[in-house]
Amino acid sequence: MRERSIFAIVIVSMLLLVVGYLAATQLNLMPTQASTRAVLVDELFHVLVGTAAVVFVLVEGILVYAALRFRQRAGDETDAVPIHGNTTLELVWTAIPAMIVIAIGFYAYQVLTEIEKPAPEPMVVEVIGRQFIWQFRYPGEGVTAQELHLPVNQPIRFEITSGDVIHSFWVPQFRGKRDATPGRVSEFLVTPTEIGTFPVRCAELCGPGHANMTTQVIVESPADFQAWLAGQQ
Ligand SMILES: [Cu+2]
Repeated sequence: MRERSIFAIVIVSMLLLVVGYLAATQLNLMPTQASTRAVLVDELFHVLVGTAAVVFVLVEGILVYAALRFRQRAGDETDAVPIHGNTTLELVWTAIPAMIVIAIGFYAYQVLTEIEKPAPEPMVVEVIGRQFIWQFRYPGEGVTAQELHLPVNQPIRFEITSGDVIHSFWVPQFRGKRDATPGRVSEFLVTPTEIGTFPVRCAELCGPGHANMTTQVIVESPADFQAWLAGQQ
């Protein structure tokens, strides 16, 4: 192959890689980051999508290049050269993905450890899913509400359960969701970092009212939260 075309291929591949990586990492695919875990989850998401984009562009690029360059020309009736595998190539294309997967595994485990790390003094909020509402209890306060109120920057430990079938507690802006299972309490740690109103959804098909099993979480200043709590008592 001429040097110039090798040079062109290298340049085009690099450009494609950069475009693929930028498209995967710079597009704003996720909702507002409203908790500490959201930042870490989004970083992980961008690394995963960025890696996948680079691999995709590289593999598809080579595929398209090979299909065009080595296609059968008009009038060419000859057979291709018989090839019986290539051990080095196979070792390389097994080893590289294996290393990528192991590295991603380590990184994802780190993120998981970090977001599941218990905070020193979390506020406990009990979450009960029922067909087809959410109930939030503030133990020690004697308050049960159908709308979730949280003070900003306060680590929260949700204790999630269900009164009937399996539901799933999900606030997209917090990232992550947790099943609400009857007879069992699941923990979910969140520190809200943004004042605002965000949707609470059920993320587990739980019956005919599932789609309407929504409410909202209102993240507010500690003073506003205390005022709301006092008003509920
Ligand atoms: Cu549901």
